[in-house]
Amino acid sequence: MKHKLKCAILAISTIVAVGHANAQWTGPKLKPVKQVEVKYGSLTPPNRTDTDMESFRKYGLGQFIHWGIYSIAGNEWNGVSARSGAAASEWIRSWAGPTAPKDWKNTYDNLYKQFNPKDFDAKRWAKQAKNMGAKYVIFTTKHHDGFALWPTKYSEYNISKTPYQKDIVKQIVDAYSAEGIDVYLYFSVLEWNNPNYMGKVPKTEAEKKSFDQFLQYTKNQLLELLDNYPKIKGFWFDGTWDASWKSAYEFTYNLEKELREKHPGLIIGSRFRNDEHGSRHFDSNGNILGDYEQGWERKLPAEFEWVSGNDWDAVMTIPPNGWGYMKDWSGIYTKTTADLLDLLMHAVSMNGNFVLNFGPDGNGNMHPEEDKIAQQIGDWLKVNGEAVYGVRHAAFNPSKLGYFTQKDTNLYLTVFNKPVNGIVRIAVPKTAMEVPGTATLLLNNQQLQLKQSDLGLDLDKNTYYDVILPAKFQPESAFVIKMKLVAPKSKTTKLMDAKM
Ligand code: FHN
Repeated sequence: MKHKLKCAILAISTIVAVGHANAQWTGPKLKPVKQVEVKYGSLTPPNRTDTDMESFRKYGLGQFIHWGIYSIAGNEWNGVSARSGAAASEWIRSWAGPTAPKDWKNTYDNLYKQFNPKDFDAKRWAKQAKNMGAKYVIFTTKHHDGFALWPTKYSEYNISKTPYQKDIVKQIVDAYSAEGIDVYLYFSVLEWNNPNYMGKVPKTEAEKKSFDQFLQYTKNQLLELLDNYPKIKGFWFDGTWDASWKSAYEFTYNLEKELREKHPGLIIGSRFRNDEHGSRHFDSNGNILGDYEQGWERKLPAEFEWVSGNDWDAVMTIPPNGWGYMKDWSGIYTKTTADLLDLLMHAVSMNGNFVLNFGPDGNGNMHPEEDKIAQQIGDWLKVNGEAVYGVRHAAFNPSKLGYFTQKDTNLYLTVFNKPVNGIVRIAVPKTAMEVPGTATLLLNNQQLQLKQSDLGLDLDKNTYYDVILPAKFQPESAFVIKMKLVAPKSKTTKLMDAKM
């Protein structure tokens, strides 16, 4: 009976593991229980060790920018906003139903004729990003509406046909690169208004012909982007979830190969393509597809183990959702600088980069609240950046007070929850070969008192190091304690375990 039950549980978990191996974004990824043959799996080894990928690992903070025709609308049209029925910001073209304006899609598809961002200054944005502490930027070259912000030869629906005319992608690539910020190009594969695009698997000869044209068009545009902007470090793909794209696994496999050959060192995330069994992000055997995991969108792993040793980044909005410009931020919770710093430290403490999204308006100005947040994050990072850039996950017990990061023998604890007794207690396994030896406050380099406290708890595997905060220390934001790790002075004394 017991055996039967065990078999039944195993059978159910097998189905779950195989069927939903990649659908579990809010928990640890289930490893498939059965290995299958995969011909169109990853083209690169996991955790690449070349200099480009090493740089990716050190970024810590990135900036995402969603900019396009949708920025003119700003999440509303004729007074009707996403809250009362319109689709959100960059999705506004897909607005349908009774609240949608008459002939809306046609109106949207002609909006480019008004696109003339008179205040756009890529250098100003790049300076702001630099001042915020961003080490890379992901810029939307083309979102789901299909409008290209560069003068592509392969579609008429592009920036050269607007009153503005000038190549926006070029200005971004040049200005950010000049500031020492690496550039990644966001590229949505799916296009809402392209007659050759379809969501379903092409079946008829006509559909196949159409979709083949679309595939060729996508390939042309990607090669064109690499030709035009050779300084870029990578692509950030999106809109690759439809059955049509999934069915083109052989084409996308070869295309990825070609992109990598053309641009050695190119970094591509896990969203670009799938294997021949339809597995996205991870192939059917649970191996990552591409160079880093791209599934952490507006969410973070709760535990370090959930990232399974993969490189990753997490992209985050300031409003709850909505990536393009939102004129009106009232009546919704928008993340504070403190929230964002917490998310940033959460990500880097688990070896991920944190990418904060900005949605500029149709004139080329960031939202005033984004300006404020960028300044505040920058101010904080100027003091505490050492705990963010080039650090790795620290193999210490997670702390309720904040997040650990580590660089060589430096251990950082970024404290978000200051203990009322002013004692920052760190649990260290009694077997640890490295323990905190000294502690300083990054804020002012003040040396802090550090002492070992054996609590004497029965069977406790840890010993404790107490960092004593100055009595008058009243920080206004999260603060970082930097500790030098040293060999333990002596083995902690074990008095006697209780007998029960
Ligand atoms: O649908 C898009 C969305 O508009 C936005 O671009 C985000 C950014 O990661 N990606 C898509 C959804 O995954």
